[in-house]
Amino acid sequence: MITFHNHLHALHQGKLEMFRGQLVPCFEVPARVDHVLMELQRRQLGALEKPMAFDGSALASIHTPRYLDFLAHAWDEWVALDPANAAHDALPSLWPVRTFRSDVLPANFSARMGLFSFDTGTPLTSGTWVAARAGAHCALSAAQQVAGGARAAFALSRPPGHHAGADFFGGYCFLNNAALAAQHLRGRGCQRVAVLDLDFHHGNGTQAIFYERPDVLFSSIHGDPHTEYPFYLGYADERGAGAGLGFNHNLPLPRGSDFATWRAALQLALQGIARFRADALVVSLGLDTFAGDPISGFRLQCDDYLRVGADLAAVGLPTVLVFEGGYAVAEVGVNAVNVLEGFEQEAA
Ligand code: SP5
Ligand code: ZN
Repeated sequence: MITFHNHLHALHQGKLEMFRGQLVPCFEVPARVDHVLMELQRRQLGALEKPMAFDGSALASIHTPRYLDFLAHAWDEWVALDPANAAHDALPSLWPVRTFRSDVLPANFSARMGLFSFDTGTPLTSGTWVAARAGAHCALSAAQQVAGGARAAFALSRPPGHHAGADFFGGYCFLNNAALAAQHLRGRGCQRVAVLDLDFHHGNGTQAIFYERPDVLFSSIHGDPHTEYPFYLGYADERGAGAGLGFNHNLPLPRGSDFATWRAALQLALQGIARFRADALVVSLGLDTFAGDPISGFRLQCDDYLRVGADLAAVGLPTVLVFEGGYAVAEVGVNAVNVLEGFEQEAA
């Protein structure tokens, strides 16, 4: 299948993230994508292309104008606060939690940084906007390819996207690549689109974006938010709201779950997608379900990802696969490409 890879991804290169009161080296590093690219080339799994061109309004199908405006200018404003800021990344330090106002857009940059974010693990760098925008364009390109009749396409779009909401960043994510792909499919003839999120962490951004909509089903298998990041969303009782009631499906699993347990959840998710009668499938392909992942808690092995790919292909829908998490850098290429190879073999 064709892969759209973000040729500008390395412009986003966070240095440090906050963890338990200390700044530690970022887990979400450019080398992740380099390993996937190397493995794709080694196995000759199909064409590798840069993203297609999209106009400025493409991202506004999911994200708010004031958030996009913030992202586009954030680095310049950060450096304008103090020229010395150019030597280190921007991190938020305060947030408008309950009882504060979020309708007012403060003039102060730090105040806006908090308004548009939810954690201290997601540094914003000089190249974040350009890299994230090109990554989002990879997802849109893959969706366009599938809308045009391709069986499947892969968006190798770093930084990841599924934690980003309509107007906030966090969880290493700035633009919601999978949501953009789903919306692009909706605009190009697909009446119902299913988003299946396989990242270890719940895709809170994607869920929130589609929570009140019956035309995009969100289905997710992830670490139980009682104990796992992002903690404040991803519980099984979140089933959608308003017209979207019944179109959100969370399958949280305990830390330590192995492939047999995980695969049973996958079959449940796929049954829900079949009942929904989707016209297309978008997969948020996190590989941090791998046993060796340094920040996650499931126990999938490298070979299991071949089976995952085959199970996804067996659904029989036009499919956009979007790269998300996966922090065991040395193995993330093999694991990602195993999914693609398993898919191709089943689809053939
Ligand atoms: C896209 C994605 O997978 N985002 C995940 C964001 C998780 N950020 C919080 C990480 C907490 C780090 N825990 C470190 C444990 C080290 N033993
Ligand atoms: Zn993750």
